Amino acid sequence: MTNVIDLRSDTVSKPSDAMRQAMATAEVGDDVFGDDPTVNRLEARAAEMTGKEAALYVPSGTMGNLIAVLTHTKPGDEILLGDQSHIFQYELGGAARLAGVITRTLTNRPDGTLDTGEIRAAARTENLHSPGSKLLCIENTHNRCGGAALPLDAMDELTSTAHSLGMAVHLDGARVFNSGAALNVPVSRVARHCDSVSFCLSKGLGCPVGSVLCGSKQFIESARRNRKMLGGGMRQVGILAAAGLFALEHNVARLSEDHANAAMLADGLRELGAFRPNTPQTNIVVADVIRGDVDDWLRSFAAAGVLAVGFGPQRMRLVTHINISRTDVDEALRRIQGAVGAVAV
Ligand code: TLP
Repeated sequence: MTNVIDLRSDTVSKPSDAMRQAMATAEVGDDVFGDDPTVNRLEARAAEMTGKEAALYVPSGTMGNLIAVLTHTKPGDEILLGDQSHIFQYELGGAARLAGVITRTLTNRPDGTLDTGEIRAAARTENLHSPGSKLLCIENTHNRCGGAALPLDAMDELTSTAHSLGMAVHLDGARVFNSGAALNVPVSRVARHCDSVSFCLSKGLGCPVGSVLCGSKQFIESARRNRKMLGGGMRQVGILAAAGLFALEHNVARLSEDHANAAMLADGLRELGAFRPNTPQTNIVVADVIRGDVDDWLRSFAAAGVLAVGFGPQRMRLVTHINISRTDVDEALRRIQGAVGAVAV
């Protein structure tokens, strides 16, 4: 097989030559001393783009979410979050284990939202017997809900409900730039009423590493201490932050290409009769397997040179990204069609 078409995740994207060039020539300093000019510029730009006062460069989306939980809560508090959220599904219980909070899940609706009635019913006031619900975590775009971009009015309703109950809101915006692109609004609008938002540079934005956590000045000051506690304080890290600055300048406007490619991929899959894909709003295709077994399909796709991942029983996920062109999508569909044809014979 000459070139494998890797649709397992947008995390597999590789830095371009131009991005590597920006990294190689980055001005650096010791960021724990606050001396790295490139990190400082990235944090300032991220704060501006998310409409927050300040920002903090962190090694990963997982650490960004954990720092947000640590900073918004104290041990023994309760956080409310979606049962399909990344924080609950894929972060190894870090919020419970390391921030010491109770993680109370509410059912995510297929569009990635939560029912505000359920939030009201679940929210608890701290007293002698009960923990207080202090934080609502939402995710946008929503990974397990097929890259759903949460509607702005739902975001507003969720944030105002949480605030009226005395809870802060953290947005896991790992792919919030995809949400902005899908809704055709700036990310600052998507995150407007959220008290904190983290986004990943290492997914659709094409960086090798890094996420940014944004919020008020005071929030980011405590978040910086929590990052240090977790061992996430880095030194001449401008060399990585330079990739982030490059991405925010060059790789945001092109995200809609990934969305168009995902739509094309979903349409092509649907025609094959063995899969029931979503109608992707962004770059994530999730497809239910309606004929055969998901693991067998993943193996036969891989044998044909297309990589995807299992995403729950009888479901797979395929993600488009900066290294996947329209031609690659055509080719992937051709290879998948071959694999389906081979099984049908
Ligand atoms: N998601 C990864 C896997 O962990 C599932 C992927 O391939 O999609 N929030 C959301 C919504 C995410 O999708 C991810 C990564 C993270 C946070 C964590 O980011 P990292 O991997 O940088 O810790």
